[in-house]
Amino acid sequence: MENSKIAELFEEIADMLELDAKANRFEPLAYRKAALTIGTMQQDVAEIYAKEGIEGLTKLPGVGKTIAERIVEYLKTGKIQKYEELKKRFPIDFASLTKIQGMGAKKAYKLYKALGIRNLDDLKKAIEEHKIRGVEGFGEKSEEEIAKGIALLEQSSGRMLLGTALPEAEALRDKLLKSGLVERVAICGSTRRMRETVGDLDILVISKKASEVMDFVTSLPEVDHIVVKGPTKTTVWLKIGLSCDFRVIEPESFGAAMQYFTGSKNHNIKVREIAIKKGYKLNEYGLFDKNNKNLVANKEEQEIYRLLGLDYVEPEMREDRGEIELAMEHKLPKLITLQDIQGDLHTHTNHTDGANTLEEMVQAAIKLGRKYIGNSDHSKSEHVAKGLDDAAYEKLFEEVDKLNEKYEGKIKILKSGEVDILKDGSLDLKPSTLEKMDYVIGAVHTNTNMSKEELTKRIVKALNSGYVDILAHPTGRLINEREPMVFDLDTVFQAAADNKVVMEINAFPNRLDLNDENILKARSYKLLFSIGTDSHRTSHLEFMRYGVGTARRGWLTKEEVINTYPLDKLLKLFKSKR
Ligand code: DGT
Ligand code: CA
Ligand code: CA
Repeated sequence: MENSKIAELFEEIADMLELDAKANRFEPLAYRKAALTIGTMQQDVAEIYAKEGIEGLTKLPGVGKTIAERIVEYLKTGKIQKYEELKKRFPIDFASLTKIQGMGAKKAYKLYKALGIRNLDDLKKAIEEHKIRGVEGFGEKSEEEIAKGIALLEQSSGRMLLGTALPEAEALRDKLLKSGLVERVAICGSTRRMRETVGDLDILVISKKASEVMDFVTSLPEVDHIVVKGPTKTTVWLKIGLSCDFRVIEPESFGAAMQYFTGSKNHNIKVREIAIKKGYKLNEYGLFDKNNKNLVANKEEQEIYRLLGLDYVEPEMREDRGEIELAMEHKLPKLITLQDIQGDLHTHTNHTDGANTLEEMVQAAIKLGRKYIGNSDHSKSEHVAKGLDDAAYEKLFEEVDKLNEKYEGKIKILKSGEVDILKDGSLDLKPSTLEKMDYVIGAVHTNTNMSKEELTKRIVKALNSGYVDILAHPTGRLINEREPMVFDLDTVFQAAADNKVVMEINAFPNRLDLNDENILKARSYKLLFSIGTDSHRTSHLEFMRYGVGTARRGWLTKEEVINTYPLDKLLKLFKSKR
């Protein structure tokens, strides 16, 4: 899929246009909107173009005629002329440099003008030589911050967001299924375990035509180059910047191979030890007894667990965090599924920084079978998001009332707001406005670099106010981009338990916040959770599956997740707090 490459190019065009004094102010915005659409949608733009032509592209939100032409230009030539021209004037690797926490395009440009820094290597060298601190607008502190940002980036580099990797894996799987060459295909590895980031894709195939399968996969348009091509295993480097292993498996070994290649490695090691204790041998070909008879030939992976005296462990739990012990005692939790989801409590519209109208969001939610959708547009302190003041919420609530009449029986729209928790722990809106909401989402967005004690106090104060029902993206981390805020999680979880505040599992692919480990911790405080997509356009509503995957990695049952509740039970829960 070329989507992420095109989105990256558009982002860079926007960066460069913003530096260009002569460019019009709206142009970069248009490129960013299009980048957001293309970078986060699940369909392949090339496929849309192939099927529906340029009209298909202009139907996408945020994609006008000019932008659509640029997409076509890229699909046809692999280049965008506009980008090439701008690049001549700004020969800077913005895509890499702006991945560093705190480094925007403007800063990168300043460093280019002052020190000739064009890329990450130049920057690292300048930091080593302590040259950054001498540039106007930078100091010793910002030099250190940049060094830290680079270290963070390098730790994480090479791992791709699940939200990018999974749709790519599914596209490859679907092409294989349509090829007529295969009987079965399974996505395994960390992708199947729904890990927040993925090191490489692992795809298993059953086919009688292994060599044709290998020819097929190596000639797919998604492939940049072949790493190794063998009769049973082929590794390719994908254009999106990820490696992918394809393995052709004998049908009788499929279950064993799925178990083996799903991992995790630590989970597998434990399972294998149990097999050995029983006098068996377990590997990717099967589960063998003393006479080397495969006990799971032609069976699904469930059979392996059964024969070892274990309950079936869902892939998301296979991390050796105690799940094997629970499986032995038949005490595994029954995990939440996507089908359990009744509604979405965290969504935005074009009243603030979203791309779609409230009605468009509502219609998209209906299409996904949601029974309710909470509108939670930003409050006024979020200036960059055009946050709303008290009066603007009043108007928005009137619109909600009208739409509720129009869509009665189809869906219920709930009134909410993602309300800033200010520096002193107070909330950004008047109590009278908060009281008109069905529920209130509290969120920390600014001044996040205060001391651990101060930040803990700030959040606890907001939770103690009695107004906050849900704490949005509690740690504020952005995967591969921004570290979590530093506060005392235990103190905050305790305050949430005391005040019946629900923890959000933000499903946006670069957030997934709380993450699996923090969910497990929060669970020990008997907290409830809400999986919210933080949608800024209709297509983002489908991010729910990443939130559910994360919840499953945190062992959650549907009883622990409030947006699995029917509407009346949900409203009762919120009312019980008021
Ligand atoms: P990743 O790619 O870093 O996101 O993580 P995985 O879990 O997909 O790891 P990967 O691709 O290296 O290997 C896929 C699976 O194959 C892994 O989850 C478990 C299995 N596996 C790989 N190496 C070993 C090994 O040395 N021992 C055992 N028992 N299993 C292994
Ligand atoms: Ca992998
Ligand atoms: Ca692999």
